[in-house]
Amino acid sequence: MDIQIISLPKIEDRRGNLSVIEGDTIPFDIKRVYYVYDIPSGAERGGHAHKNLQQFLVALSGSFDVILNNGKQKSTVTLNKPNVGLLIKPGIWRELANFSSGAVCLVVASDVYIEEDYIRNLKEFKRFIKIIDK
Ligand code: T46
Repeated sequence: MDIQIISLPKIEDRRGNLSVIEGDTIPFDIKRVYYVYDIPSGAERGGHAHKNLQQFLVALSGSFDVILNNGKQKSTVTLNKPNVGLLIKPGIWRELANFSSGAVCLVVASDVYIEEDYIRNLKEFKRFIKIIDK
């Protein structure tokens, strides 16, 4: 599965902790940052794959599960630390679920928002996987 758990530096201080995403921390240039918050109990997000986009997800607050499927394997990663993130390469179906109360999901992306980059249908995802596997 083309994913990676990446630890971020944690600069501890009696005033609180500081973590940073910069330079070589992630393997792409950052083109967009967005975050999901005020997530109601039981809500699920995602439910799609990307053709080209790389993303790096961090639970800035609280926790949630990222359920991943590359067409061959399935895996679940729980994000629950603001200094640990999950890199997701293209061609991976992701669902986000089990958000704790007060969870905030930060996403750092390799490109701007392009609706055509989304695969929002599982049948289309399976077709896409077969093409990139050839
Ligand atoms: C992903 C997961 C982790 C924008 O206008 N600009 C943006 O940059 C984004 C990300 C979304 N939108 C609009 C498109 C939809 O009308 O915001 C609405 C909600 O987007 P979506 O349903 O795609 O949100 P999630 O949380 O299901 O998925 C998002 C990202 O879209 C996706 O790439 O991997 O977070």
